[in-house]
Amino acid sequence: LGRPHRVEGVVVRGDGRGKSLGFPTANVAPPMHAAIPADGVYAGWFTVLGPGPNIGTVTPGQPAMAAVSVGTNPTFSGRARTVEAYVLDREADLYGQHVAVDFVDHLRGMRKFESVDELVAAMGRDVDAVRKILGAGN
Ligand code: FMN
Repeated sequence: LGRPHRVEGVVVRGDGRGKSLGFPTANVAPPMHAAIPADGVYAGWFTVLGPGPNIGTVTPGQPAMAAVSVGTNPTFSGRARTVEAYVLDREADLYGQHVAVDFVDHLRGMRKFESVDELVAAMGRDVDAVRKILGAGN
């Protein structure tokens, strides 16, 4: 494909666990029959579809770097498949926003970690990788 695959949807409430892990995520609910990439962790661009006023430090129409998780969060328990974006360097209450996630690069597979600490450490490495991949030239 000549351009990143885009998934659009509305930001809905997740299990509310992300904040306590230090990585709050926007849970994106795509429309039925949307094509979702395979389970795993990705570097991508997160955009609130505009136009509209700023939401926190997020400007609609302006892509922000994101570490994106697709899967059933096996570390915690099998449940519905989610598309979750941790948006780097931004602070915003994004519930109800119509957003787009552009999938740029696959970082790793979705894993069931033995402990939450290991998951959090992996998320930190994911964020570093996203900065390296998407920050080049910025
Ligand atoms: N969950 C897993 O069980 N295994 C993973 O390998 C995994 N990797 C993730 C990587 C990133 C960059 C992000 C943002 C999330 C990842 N998750 C993974 C999902 C977290 O478990 C999830 O974001 C967290 O439990 C918060 O969920 P909530 O928003 O529904 O509260």
